[in-house]
Amino acid sequence: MIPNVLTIAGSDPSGGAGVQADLKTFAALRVNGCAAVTTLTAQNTRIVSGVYPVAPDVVEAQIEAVLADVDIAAVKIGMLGTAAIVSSIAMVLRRFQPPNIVIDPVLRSSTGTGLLKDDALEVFRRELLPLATVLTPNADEAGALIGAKAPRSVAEARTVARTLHGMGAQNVLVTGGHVTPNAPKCVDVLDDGSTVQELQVQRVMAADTHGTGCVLSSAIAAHLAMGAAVPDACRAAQQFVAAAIAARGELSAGHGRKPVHPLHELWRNRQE
Ligand code: PXL
Repeated sequence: MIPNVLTIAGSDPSGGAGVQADLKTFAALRVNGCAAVTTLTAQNTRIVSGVYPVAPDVVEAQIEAVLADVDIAAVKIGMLGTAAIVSSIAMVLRRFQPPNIVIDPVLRSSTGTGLLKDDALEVFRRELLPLATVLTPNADEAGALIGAKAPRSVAEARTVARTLHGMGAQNVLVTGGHVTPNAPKCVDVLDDGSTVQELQVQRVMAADTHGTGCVLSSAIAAHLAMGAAVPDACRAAQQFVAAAIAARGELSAGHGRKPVHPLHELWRNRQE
């Protein structure tokens, strides 16, 4: 049986982030991808030139259509857009209760454009965050969610992770790329409320990391759908992202921040 995984996220027409990156990741990890779109963006590797939220009832209808029919083994949630969209997603997820909900709390693009409205943050904290099996904030997102400064050491990341667990997420993975940006290793902190693990990977030095958050959360969802335990899914996803960053030079997708390349292994095999 091939597991089905649903992404609920924004569209990046340039293909590096959003549902496009999620579906590539699902394909690379050999799970079947479904996708409900929350927001259309107009963007390329240089700039986000437009953000167009989908009507909340339309977002809900897409998710309902999938969950009413497809046996979904995991859900990944990315860019949301507005408070009303956050609420409608929380409502439909509470109704169908799919397992393994991985939430990447996307606040802004790597070029700095805001992707979640300010008034949506409180609704996100209250309604969606408590549904998370795994919450995957980066340093800035972790800080914003608890209303404090972004963590700048592994010790601070551990503190923030525990606070976010207290806000209702079952597992919190604070990604380490921006916590200690100059360290040779990235340390992701995983807290399940009783045990804290530091997941380490060799840093791939790269200024171009468009789509890393999307690929990480999708890879976690894919591994959970295949039956992995949360720490194993997080560790495998961390390695997958590192390889996808390292392979970004194999793509020539635009002239700005190069997107990561989740399909590198599949494509390399094809050429052989
Ligand atoms: O990586 C954050 C992100 C998520 N989702 C969409 C995006 C971006 C960044 O640009 O466009 C749709």
